[in-house]
Amino acid sequence: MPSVDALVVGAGFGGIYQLYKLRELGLTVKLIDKATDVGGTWYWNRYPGANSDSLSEVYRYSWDKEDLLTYPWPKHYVSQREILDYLKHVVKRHDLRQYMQFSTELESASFNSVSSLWTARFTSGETIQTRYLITALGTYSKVMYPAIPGIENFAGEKYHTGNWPASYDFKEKRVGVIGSGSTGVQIMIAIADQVKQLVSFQRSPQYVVPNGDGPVSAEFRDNVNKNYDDIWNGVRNSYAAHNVPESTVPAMSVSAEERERVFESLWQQGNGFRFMFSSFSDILTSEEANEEACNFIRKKISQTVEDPAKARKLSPNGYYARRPITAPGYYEIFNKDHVDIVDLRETSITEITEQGIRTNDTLHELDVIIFATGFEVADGNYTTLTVNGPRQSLKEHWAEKTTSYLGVSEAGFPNMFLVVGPLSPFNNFPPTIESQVDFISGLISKAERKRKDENSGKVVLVEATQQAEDEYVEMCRVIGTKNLFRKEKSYIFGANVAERTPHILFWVGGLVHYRKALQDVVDNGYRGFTFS
Ligand code: NA7
Repeated sequence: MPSVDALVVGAGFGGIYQLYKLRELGLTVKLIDKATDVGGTWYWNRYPGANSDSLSEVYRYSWDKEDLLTYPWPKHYVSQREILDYLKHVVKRHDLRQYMQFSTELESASFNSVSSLWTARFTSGETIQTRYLITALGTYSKVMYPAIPGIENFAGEKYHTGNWPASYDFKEKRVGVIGSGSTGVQIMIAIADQVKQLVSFQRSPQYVVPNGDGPVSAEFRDNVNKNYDDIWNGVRNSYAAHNVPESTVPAMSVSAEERERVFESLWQQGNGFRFMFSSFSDILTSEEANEEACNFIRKKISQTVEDPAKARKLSPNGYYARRPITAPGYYEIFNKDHVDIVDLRETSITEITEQGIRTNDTLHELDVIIFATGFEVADGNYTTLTVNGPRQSLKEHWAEKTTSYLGVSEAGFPNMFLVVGPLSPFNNFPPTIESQVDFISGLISKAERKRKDENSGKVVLVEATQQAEDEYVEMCRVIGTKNLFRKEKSYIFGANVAERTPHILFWVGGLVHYRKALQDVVDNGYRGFTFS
């Protein structure tokens, strides 16, 4: 059986950087991905309108300074296509493709207690042995279809945004979209003018803030380039990691006029993260402050949407406490006569028939149904794998709930590391990924040094202790009780998956505190890990 020092699974932002770091350590590495090329989440999510809603200057790697200063980004947000081109460029620039094998899906990984190696089996039947197994499977990867009876009976076209086809044509078609998260909002904006009819089947209306996108001027870029070190330093030491200022002013400490002025100015600048974090310090912690933000956006909806019935349907009544949505001109599309909303708070989908979607007593005839219904977030891609550690399987380990130590390791799974595994920070991904990959690489580097020093030919096993994992899981739970995310039913708690008992799936304490926690572990000799 062929063997490598490290097997990396996944060719997205996480896997590519992990491959680079492991090569830097001098290890032999293979990276596999079931897709036909690099991209990870961005390979699959190629629906119309797909783009990042993190600002372009921080939706990239920071570790290649020269590339950071020279690689172009024409607008303030990068499109899915531009992200793929960027990742391909990075892979080419660092000559990483030679270590990659595509169209290769991991089926199982089993730890052999005699050799202390992992055996990975691919769906092709091929197997490989590895000392380190690093899974970078993605947070938003395992697509979720709603449990609506009759989906299979629909005679028209049906698509999930997370597994989008290479070609499609919606011209002159009646299109229904189920789902109004970031994805549903982006796709509806993108296709509204192409279709004959667009119907949003909306279960939860959303607070959508414009993005303020536009071309990047030479002066803007120049300024970013001059300040890039400070920008990244600020990102790593912030809560959201989005390169937006984070306010220290509580909303109710200023007058109503000042609040209005602040909200309006941020609305004009655009970006949901800016609106949530640059406005006031307590939008996510104070119900009163949160309600002020909600009222402002509700007012914008009623001012924008001409038909009061549509405006009412689009108005959320819950907290502004889900992942913020940023998109240009969302509410405006509902001013078009051929764009409508079915409010699933007032009626419900009873079935999908050959002709379309039936809600209580109405059949909405459609040519296309788009499922923008999201993902089994955080652990979804792990639940389909068989991962057998020396004492138990990952399924058994997670029987009660999904856990991890620091989002990067599992007690009882030596030399296995996860990039953005469950309970990872809920922040802008590239800086989060860099923090984790640097940390994992530090662990591996220490293990490799020990192996060489001992010179016994034996594998050094790095493993999180159960106690460290339990404490970290508890810390994530406690942090999760301290902000308003807990008040909304969303994927942050896995509440979007019908059959699961909701519990926190992310570290919602901000990147700055997560990085402090990692540094503290490093400073204390990788506390919570054993090297045996
Ligand atoms: P999200 O944010 O999980 O949104 C999924 C949407 O699908 C959301 O509006 C759901 O309504 C809706 N949904 C799910 N199941 C149903 C059923 N059964 N009926 C009606 N509506 C349903 O996924 P996205 O793909 O938009 O975004 C995921 C992340 O990708 C995003 O946060 C960014 O980080 C990028 P609900 O709100 O649950 O009532």
